[in-house]
Parts: sequence; structure tokens; C-alpha cells
Amino acid sequence: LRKPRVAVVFGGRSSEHGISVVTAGAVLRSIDRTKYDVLPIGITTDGRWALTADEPDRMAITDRRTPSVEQLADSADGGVVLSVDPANREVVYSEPGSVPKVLGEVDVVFPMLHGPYGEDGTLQGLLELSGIPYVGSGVLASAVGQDKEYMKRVFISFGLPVGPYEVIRPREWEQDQSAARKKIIDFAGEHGWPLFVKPARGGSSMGITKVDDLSGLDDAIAEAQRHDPKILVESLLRGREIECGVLEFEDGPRASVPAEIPPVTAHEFYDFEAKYIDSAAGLVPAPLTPEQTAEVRRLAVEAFDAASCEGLVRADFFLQENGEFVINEINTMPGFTPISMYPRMWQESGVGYPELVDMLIQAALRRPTGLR
Ligand code: G1L
Repeated sequence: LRKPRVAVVFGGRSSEHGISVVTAGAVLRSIDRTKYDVLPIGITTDGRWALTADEPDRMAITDRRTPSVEQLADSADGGVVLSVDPANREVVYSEPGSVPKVLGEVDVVFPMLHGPYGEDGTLQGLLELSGIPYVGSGVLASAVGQDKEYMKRVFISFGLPVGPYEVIRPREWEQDQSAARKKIIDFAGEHGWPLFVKPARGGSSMGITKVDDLSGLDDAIAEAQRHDPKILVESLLRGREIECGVLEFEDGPRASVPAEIPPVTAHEFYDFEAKYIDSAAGLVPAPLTPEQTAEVRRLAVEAFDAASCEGLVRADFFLQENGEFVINEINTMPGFTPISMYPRMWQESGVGYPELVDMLIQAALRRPTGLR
């Protein structure tokens, strides 16, 4: 019997290209080669899909610089993956100046792309159309996880506790800026300063500004709108930052031991670097009472189900001073190096990194294609 072939798709047109390459390197290193065949497919920063050499060692950070797909593709054969053929689930690959060749059937894709066209459901849609199973959430949950407005609406409708927020839509801003500004000022009047002004979509903390008073508001709005015409305003949620991992087992999703992200002094808030690189700072397990632990694990599984997640999710909470948890967001593609919070929470829960990778691939292979 042929081994299932796993295509790891990484890199991409994202500011987090390098992190994706590093993460894919860790995944490639831990996939059991006696069980699976592996096809590393890198996407360059200008969007070309290329088959890259299966050399995880070249995908690590060297001299504090993250690797890139262009650099890997250079020494691979420089070919380009042209398309995924839906008729027979085959990846079509072309060497420059030659006839495209078929690499062979792909049984499952491990998508490792950040942001738009990666974790927002669009790549997942391409894979649905192609009939190829893939690791992680489907189109709907990926899109919900990428849009902070709809994420909150879903949580609210499922009775999960969320913090106060307001949305400013592109048309609203274009048609009457002073009305939009008033909406935010009224929000601050009700919930207090500071505010966080954020792009509604896009996973990382880019474009987010903490605004202490009226004087910083317009700049913060402009900055958020540079990333997304739809923006979100949130009040500062005081309390402890608690995270919990959810993983799909054969009999359904289960929550990990929770973790605590200690308040950061160097960064204003838990930013991109902290999230993906110095995540070793997180405390696993979080020092919580047994009741608090049980509560946050229950909420994490509820969030997974509310958004119809598949495979895995990291749910991020605030434990407020009044003892109540508020869900801040879910991440359908959390930081995923062995030192990232999600793998560390599962390590502490008895699931090591290679086993985690294997369970995600198995969950994807078990899943029927089409409606589910
Ligand atoms: F496929 C999984 F398991 F769902 C998956 C895919 C990608 C989990 C985590 C990630 N993470 C990343 O790709 C990234 C953090 C490097 C960029 Cl979003």
C-alpha cells in the first residue's frame, strides 16, 4: 500500500513569510517518513508556487534572519507548481521551459500560510474545489477566525462572553467621518479610555494602536485602515491573559492544559514577535484554580464548536478581576513551532510535537470531502 502523500504549503505573500518557512521546517522535520511521503511546496513572496528541496535544516533562522522560499527554490530546481487538478487531485508542476509534469496524487495538504489567501478560507476553498483533504479548519471557520467582527458575532450568538467593541465599516467612514468618530467617542464615554483600534481582518497585531485619548484617534484609525478598510474598536480588557489549545481527537475536540501569558514590559502588548518567537515566556500550565481551569477549557471547546473549527484552534481569553473569563479571539492557525504556545500546551497535556502533527494529518484524512 502506498504511503499517504502530505503536501506542506508554506511561505506566501505575507509579512509572516519567514515565520511560515521556519514553522514548515519544524513540521517537515517531525513528520514520520516511514508513514508518509512529503512534498514541500513553497510560495514565494510574489506568489509563485515552487517545489522546494526537502531540507528542513535550511529552513531555520540563521544570523537572526528568517529563511525565504526564493532562497530555497533557487537551489531546488526552480520549477513552479502550476495548478492543482481537481479531476484527479494531482499537483501539476512545470520546470522552466518544459512541459508540465504531474507530481502524483496528493492525499492531504498541510496549509501553513498566514493571513489573506492562507488562513482566511480562500486556500481552503481551493482545496475543497480540488477535492483534497487538508489539515485544520474549513472555509467557514477559517473566514470567521480571520474577521474579528464576525468572530465576536458568532461567540455572542453562542452565549460566549465577549468584551465591548464597535465596528467602523468602509462606507460609514467614507460617507460621514464625524459620525463615525462620534460613535467611537461615545463608546469611549461608556467604556473608558484607552481604546484599541484594529484592522478587522488579518491575524497579526500589525495596524493595532492603543489610543489613550481623543488626540491619538485619527492617526490610529488611519493606521488600522491601511491594513483593512473595516476597523474595530475595543476597550482595554484588564485582567490576566489565558490561552487554551483545542485539538480534534477521534471522538471529538478536547482542550489542553491552559497557559498564561505574563504581562509584557518590553512590548506594549503581545505583538507579532512575542507571539511567534519569544513565546517561551508563556507559563504552562497557567496558575489557575481547578475551577478556573475547568471553566476556560469548557469555553475553549465551546468556541471551537461555535465557529465550526476543525483539527485545532487556540482560544485566547482574559481572566478579568471579577473572576470572569472573556474570550478575546480564536486562532485557527496558531504559532506552531515546538516552542510556540499551542504545541507547548499540548506537550504539557501529554501530546508531543510529532504526535500532534500526526494527529492533525490523521484528522484531515478521516474527514470526508464535501459537506460535513
Ligand atoms: F495545519 C494546521 F495545523 F492547521 C496549522 C497550520 C498552520 C497550524 C498552525 C499553522 N501556523 C502557521 O502556519 C503559522 C503560524 C506559521 C502562520 Cl499562520
